[in-house]
Amino acid sequence: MEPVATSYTWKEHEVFSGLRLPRCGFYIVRCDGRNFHRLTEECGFQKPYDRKFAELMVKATLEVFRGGFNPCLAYIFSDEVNILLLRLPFNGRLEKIISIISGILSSAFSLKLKQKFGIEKTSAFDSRIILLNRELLPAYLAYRQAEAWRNHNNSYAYYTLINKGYNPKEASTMLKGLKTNQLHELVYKMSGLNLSKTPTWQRRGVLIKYLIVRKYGYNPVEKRKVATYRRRLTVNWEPPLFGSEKGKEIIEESIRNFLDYSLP
Ligand SMILES: Nc1nc2c(ncn2[C@@H]2O[C@H](COP(=O)(O)OP(=O)(O)OP(=O)(O)O)[C@@H](O)[C@H]2O)c(=O)[nH]1
Ligand SMILES: [Mg+2]
Repeated sequence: MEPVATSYTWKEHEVFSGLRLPRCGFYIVRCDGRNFHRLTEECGFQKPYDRKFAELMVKATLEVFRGGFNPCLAYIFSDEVNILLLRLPFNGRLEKIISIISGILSSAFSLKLKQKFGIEKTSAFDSRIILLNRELLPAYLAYRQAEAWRNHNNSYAYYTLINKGYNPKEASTMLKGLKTNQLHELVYKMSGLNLSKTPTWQRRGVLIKYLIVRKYGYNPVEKRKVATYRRRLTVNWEPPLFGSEKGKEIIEESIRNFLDYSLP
């Protein structure tokens, strides 16, 4: 085969590398674990919910905060992570942003799985971008939280039936088309569990955001106590409903805090 001339412009083949995000200001990077149904089963996590699995998801997400992306907040449920960026690295290059965030999450998840449980498994997260603005953000998070709630009800109902001896096909057929209140009734009648009283993180997910803390120091020149403000990353296992007034306020406050107290 003839060698290709070195002057050939291979850059032309990188057809997506020029894709840049518009400067709209609010970007969600949404990542989802690949084949986590199988992975969680092989690792022996409790069904339908295991706090240890949720903690792994949180710890892996915190690595994205430490990985130079400076997210404003993150919302997690099941194997899904929503990361809010207000400033874009890499000049807004889409391929770079989503592939590196997926890479950090995947490697952090696998490393922590090994460190905490001694399980050696590769893991992968896909990743996509959702363009938003400040007004749409609470509605977007409420939409993902509604998905968390739907998941919660369906998976509890499914495993209630499995625990009662139904096979997966029978369980899926029995649950088809059931509304929320019917799922709740089924679970309550069969197991005595009230689905509106499960741990909050299972129903509403987990929110990672910054808290502003005031610290006092001494200014030797002015010879007086001075207040300084620091932001501290916090994990909220009992987030509000994002569609409620309180939820909207908390999101708005997180954005304000982030913009007021983050480095330029
Ligand atoms: N045992 C256990 N499994 C969980 C937990 N949280 C999430 N999962 C599993 O993760 C899956 C996530 O759902 P999906 O993302 O739709 O399923 P997936 O297998 O990852 O499939 P793809 O995302 O399409 O690759 C759930 O169906 C559960 O099986 C948990 O706390 N415990
Ligand atoms: Mg998944």
